[in-house]
Amino acid sequence: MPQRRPSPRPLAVAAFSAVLAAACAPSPAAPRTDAPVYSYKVVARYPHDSLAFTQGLIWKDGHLYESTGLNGRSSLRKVKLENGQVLQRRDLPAEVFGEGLTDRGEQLLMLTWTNGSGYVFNRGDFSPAGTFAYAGEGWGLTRSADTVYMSDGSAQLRLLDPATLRERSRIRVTDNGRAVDQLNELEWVKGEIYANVWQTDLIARIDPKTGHVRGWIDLSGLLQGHGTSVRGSDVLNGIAYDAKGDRLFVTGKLWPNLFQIELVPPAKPAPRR
Ligand SMILES: [Ca+2]
Repeated sequence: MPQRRPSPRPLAVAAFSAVLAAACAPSPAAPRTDAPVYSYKVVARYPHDSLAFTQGLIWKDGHLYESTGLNGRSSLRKVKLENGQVLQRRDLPAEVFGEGLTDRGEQLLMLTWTNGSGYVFNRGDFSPAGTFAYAGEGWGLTRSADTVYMSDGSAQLRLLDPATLRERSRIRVTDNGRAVDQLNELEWVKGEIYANVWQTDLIARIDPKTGHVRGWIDLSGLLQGHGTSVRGSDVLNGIAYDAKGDRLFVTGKLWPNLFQIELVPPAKPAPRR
């Protein structure tokens, strides 16, 4: 099964998963995260190309746009939500490993993992419209009205100028003072940045001003419990938000399904007697 890195599960992530497990467990153990942990409800399930190694996902003007990775299989796609049909596709050169995706007006921005440069494509016909350079690795992309946010696998998010795509500054993402690294696919949702944490079923809800994690979304069991098949699937990755319809979509690498979900707040603790 293709893996992006041969390295074992990162210690920081493993440790944090243990923290979350402790936070969720109905035991008297004191949770080490103060942030609320949301669960989820599946609103709808759609087909997704199980050959798509999803690295970026957005919703724009009635369609999904998706970027995929792996050498020789990286592509940019326009996808019909209802049946998962790929309406338009541009393949990247075989030596390129595609990564995150966001839009800039009528253009799409797409990262590469290790090439040190990203692509600009025209959204209408996926024709090339330029490239942009950055240091280090490229993982995820999203944007607000005035800033493009980029992840690189660390606990830092880079803030880019949307016009020049040059780095303006960085924020460090922390939960209760601890760095949260392996930040992967991103999505701007109602003033927060949602970030998949690589190799976990977790999405961090990040305050874009401070980098503080305001909450966690635990999507454990999503594909296993609600999908059509799990054979050959890889990790959760891919968040898209339809702001007009207030719909949140998630999928994963090589997943046969894409889901619309709603967040379920944590239950309030029982009152003391
Ligand atoms: Ca996204």
